[in-house]
Amino acid sequence: MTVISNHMPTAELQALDAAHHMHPFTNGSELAAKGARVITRARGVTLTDSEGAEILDAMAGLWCVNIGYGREELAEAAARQMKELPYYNTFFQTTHVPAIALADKLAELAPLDLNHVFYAGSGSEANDTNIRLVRTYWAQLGKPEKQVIISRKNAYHGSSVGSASLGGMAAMHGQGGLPIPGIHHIDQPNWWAEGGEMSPEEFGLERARQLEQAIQELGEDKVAAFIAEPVQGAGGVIVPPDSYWPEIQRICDKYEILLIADEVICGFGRTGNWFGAQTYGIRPDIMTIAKGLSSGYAPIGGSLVSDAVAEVLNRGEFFHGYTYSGHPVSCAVALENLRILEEEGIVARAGSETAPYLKQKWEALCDHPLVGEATIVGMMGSIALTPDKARRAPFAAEAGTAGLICREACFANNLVMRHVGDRMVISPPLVITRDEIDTLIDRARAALDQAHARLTDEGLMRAAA
Ligand code: PXG
Repeated sequence: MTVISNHMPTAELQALDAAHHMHPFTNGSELAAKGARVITRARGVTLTDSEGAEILDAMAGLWCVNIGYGREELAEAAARQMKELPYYNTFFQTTHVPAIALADKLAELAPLDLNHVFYAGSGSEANDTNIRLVRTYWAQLGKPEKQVIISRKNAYHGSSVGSASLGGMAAMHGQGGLPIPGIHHIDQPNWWAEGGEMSPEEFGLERARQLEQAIQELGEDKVAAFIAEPVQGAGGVIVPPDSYWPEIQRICDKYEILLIADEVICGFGRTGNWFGAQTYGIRPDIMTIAKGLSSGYAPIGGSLVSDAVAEVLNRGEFFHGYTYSGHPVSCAVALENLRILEEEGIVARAGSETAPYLKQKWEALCDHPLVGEATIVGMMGSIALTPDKARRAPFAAEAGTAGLICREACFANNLVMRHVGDRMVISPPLVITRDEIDTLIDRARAALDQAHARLTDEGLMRAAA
């Protein structure tokens, strides 16, 4: 057998990758022609690739490495747990110390009375749990017709059949027969793209009131829950107007429906507090968690559930669970991650010191000729690329053309920024320092300059009619 290692030439690794590895969200033939970028190691906020390039990862992997790369303590926690008890399940009336300890810690960190966790292996699995959980909750209360879950267009809740149905990604719904029945989508609070002549505050109210209209149209007796990310992440870091969440909360309080906050990205410090629900003053009945829970060092997700919902669920048996629900190694890693995030004050410092510094630098990018808006909450931000700032106009070229050009320019400047259509997004590790923020901004500016020059040369700085 060939030993495949970091020391092989990049081209050989790329050829093997193209031959056998199917990548998520990737056009396989395009990638095979080009060759994947091979990441070999990482420390802090910096990735190293197989060519030795040092790249600032302004995406924390996929919005998850909140603690930064290379924390030995997490590796040691995993090794210790693997030696002691590498696996045991939490089915059939058994448990183990890592699952108990993490549940206890989560109950302490979570706001309100979200004191119970149902473990999953990922955010997608956790949202699948939520679909079955809220419907089972209402059935248990003698209201089995309360089935419909209201979500939003351009939301991302995962890639499994259930969670992708909850999500509002049109391209995903176009493949594989989604969405499943009983999911209803309302419009997103994306003022920049869809706000028209309204002020952001008016628009926030209008979008929130779509929830009330949907409940009235579908019937309060049919609606089980509303699910939303406090700030849409994969949809392009869409920061809602200030008027949005209070109105959503008012509507959820008025009608008998459960509020699910999908905190997979927003949780564990991303928005400047431990949870996005705290940043926005939301009172969810359920929160979806994953990603920053273990800083991506081990796969784990879960649903944090309120006392009231857990009490009803616990009246019967919930026929649901995953082999890796409460995996001991993942729980041990998550626990160590939370210990460090808390004891080293990483969440607190990001919220009070580095995020405000990043905000000031990030918002200043708005003076760039290619940038229409630059918004940021805590450590997640986005900029909208536009050929015409005054009109908030999209490009005449197909959506995503300018974003892709900008992303390539970022890579050329050793910066990972993701593009979502023609928005550029960042979500750096929470441990990023002021100096590293300066580097991030310098590289982003260089990339924007290069993208602007290329778009101008290619005649693409034209607005859609
Ligand atoms: N909810 C939210 C809000 C997410 O962002 C999931 C659920 C699903 O989690 P898992 O662990 O099943 O992936 C996510 C995941 C991107 C990107 O390109 C975003 C996610 C995943 C992969 C790529 O922005 N978010």
